Amino acid sequence: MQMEMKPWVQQCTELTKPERVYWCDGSEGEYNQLINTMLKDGTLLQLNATTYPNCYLHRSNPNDVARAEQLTFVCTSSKDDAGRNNNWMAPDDAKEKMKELFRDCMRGRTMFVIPYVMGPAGSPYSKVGVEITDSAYVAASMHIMTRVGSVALDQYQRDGEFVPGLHSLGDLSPERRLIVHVPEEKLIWSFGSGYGGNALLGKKCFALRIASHMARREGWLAEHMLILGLENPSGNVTYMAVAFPSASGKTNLAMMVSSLSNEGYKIWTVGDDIAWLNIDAEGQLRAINPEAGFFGVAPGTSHETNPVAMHTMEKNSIFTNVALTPANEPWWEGFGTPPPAGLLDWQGTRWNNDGKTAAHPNSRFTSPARQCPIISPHWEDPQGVPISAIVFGSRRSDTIPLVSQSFDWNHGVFLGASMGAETTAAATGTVGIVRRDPMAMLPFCGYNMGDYFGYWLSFGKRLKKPPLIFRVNWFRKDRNGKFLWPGYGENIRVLKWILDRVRGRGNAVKTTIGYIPTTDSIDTSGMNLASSALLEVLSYDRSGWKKEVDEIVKFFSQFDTRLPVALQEEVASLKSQL
Ligand code: GTP
Ligand code: SPV
Ligand code: MN
Repeated sequence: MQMEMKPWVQQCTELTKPERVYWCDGSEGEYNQLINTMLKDGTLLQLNATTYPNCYLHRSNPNDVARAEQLTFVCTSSKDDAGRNNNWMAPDDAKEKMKELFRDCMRGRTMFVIPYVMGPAGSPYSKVGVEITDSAYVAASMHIMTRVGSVALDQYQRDGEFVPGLHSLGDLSPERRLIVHVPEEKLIWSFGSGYGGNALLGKKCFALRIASHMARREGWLAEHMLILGLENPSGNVTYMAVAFPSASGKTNLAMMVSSLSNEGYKIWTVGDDIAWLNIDAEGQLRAINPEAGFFGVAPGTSHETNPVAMHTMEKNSIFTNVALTPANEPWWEGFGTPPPAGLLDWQGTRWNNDGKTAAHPNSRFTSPARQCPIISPHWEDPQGVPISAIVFGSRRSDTIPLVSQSFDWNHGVFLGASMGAETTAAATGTVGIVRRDPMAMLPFCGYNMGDYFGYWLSFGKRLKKPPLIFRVNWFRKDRNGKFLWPGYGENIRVLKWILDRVRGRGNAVKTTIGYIPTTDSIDTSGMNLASSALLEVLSYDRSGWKKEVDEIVKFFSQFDTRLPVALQEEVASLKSQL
């Protein structure tokens, strides 16, 4: 069934009729050429070359600023295999529809053929993709986010396998926008958007939707997780994989500057968005970061909240939909400086502080991972890093405590599978409503989530020493709507407790919902936090959980017979205890 690369490119050429076809080699010269073309045609603006060398601003079409979940489809041959967590079309219908859209769509344009690898060069866990696109912005972004060129062609020679992805900007009209996956054939077609996860096909389309489907067949996991190393005072590093929904703190946690550095606790970044998790010959869980760059949320990122991210993006970066200062520097809400006079908003018009934000809430920076000042020396290890803890978290203003530990693997899978999250600007739609977002994978799981839960349950049995599983929430608020926990660099204190638990230490009380730290087991030294706030943020809210469990029951019911018995039992036991 595997198609070959050259004939596929030929087919795409015949379908889309580009003026010319250009194979990308991933070189610096090629990147510069892409940038120059875009500076000339206005796709990019050059930023201040002294303070932001080799940095550019891109303004996307105002109707194209986030992932379009309603227009994203997973096309398995049986509708049930996609599950109610996905939009579905029959594969043949989808292909017909996409062919109509793509027919002749590249007339007068250059077609870029981008061979790329997801994962470190030479890793047994890495996979090859090819993206065909008519967007120079996508081609340049793929240079930063993936490993492009001969490294991919070489691996293709060895594996004889690649994931084909065809992308076109089309005319950017939302009526003619569609993102289609055919997981059984590992195909991706994306039409009509130039934005992030809709258009950089290596990221959410391949590394999560197609890869999660492949992973289940092949015995591994593709997850929406950051990977970090936590170094303790004796210099040992413990690695954790952490799943949060979009725009909910993965990049910030992965790049955190520890507020306990004086005690010898520090963070190493391995990845900030996606983890591929494999079980090695010894039964140890190992994680690689399939990406080579960061596509990070700009708003809220400042020298105070995340200096590592600020340093990572100060050169060789592309900014999308941020505001522009008269000094030609990027700016956004939460930048840490007041908005300067003469600021241009993300659409390029004079910002007049009339209630609209200057930067788009989902504005982003695209930066090479190797520029991160705390990038782990092991971030490109072909074997990946060993994972000792898995953490699930999301935005919840109430009910969910700062941290809790699951009783065991199955209960941990239940914590992930039942997770509710407040929606963010990373996807189009209403912001701030609670929806269930299992494992932070609702928009990214390439098959029926009932089956996905079952696969997670069985995965734990194959591990010699399964990682401990935790649930965190940095976003709980008090009666006045203020965050109870300061977050960012202070989150190290929660990671320290998690590390203690991994090492068989750290005090906890057993509650109905899991083990919760005693207030004295969270290191608050040097921290300005009222003891009442700590008590409240850690508290188990029984009446909140009574509502929560009803939501979970309702959510789980959609999976019918595909919901694993073990999760039915978990939810029934929780309900009866409440
Ligand atoms: P995606 O790239 O969309 O997958 O997002 P992400 O999960 O990497 O989220 P990111 O770290 O970019 O954070 C998103 C927003 O949450 C930013 O505006 C941050 O400033 C804010 N944020 C991150 N961590 C914390 C925290 O600990 N506390 C609070 N209050 N806000 C945070
Ligand atoms: C997310 O939405 O989870 C992102 C940004 O990381 S995007 O690449 O648009 O998916
Ligand atoms: Mn993400």
